[in-house]
Amino acid sequence: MKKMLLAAAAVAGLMTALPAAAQFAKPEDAIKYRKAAFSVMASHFSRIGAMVNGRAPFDAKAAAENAEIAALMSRLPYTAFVEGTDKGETKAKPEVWSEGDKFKAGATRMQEEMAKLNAAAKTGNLETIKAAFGPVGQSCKSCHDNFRKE
Ligand code: ASC
Repeated sequence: MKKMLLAAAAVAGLMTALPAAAQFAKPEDAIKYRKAAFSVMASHFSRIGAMVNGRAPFDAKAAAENAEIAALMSRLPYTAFVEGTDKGETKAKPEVWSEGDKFKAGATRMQEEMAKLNAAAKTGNLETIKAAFGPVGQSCKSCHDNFRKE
């Protein structure tokens, strides 16, 4: 178990240490990757949304599992916004790169709010989850408004 944890930590370390561009053979690969991560994240986030909004019955275990996956996914897309991936099958605006600091701050905010939602989901308390859900949605929307084409 300890070995597995060390191996996982080494891989995680490597993922942040490697230059992002080196992780993708082609620009299209980076675009596909980030879209896939956002798409899986949105799926699991909206399953929590359905419970929060009363469209689905509250299931604490499912909420916790969905939050765990959404939080993990939230950490993946941003290494894939490499230079040269502003063209092709993407809705990313040029501002992702020209206002990189602002984009990164928005990404960090979303990741932090998602981590809070994950912690909230572990309590199994619907009211706690509801309180943490809104700020995540706001952080999604804020980046869409500024950095995503219609
Ligand atoms: C979702 C989803 C988003 C956000 C956004 C919040 O469930 O897929 O992109 O919430 O709509 O404004």
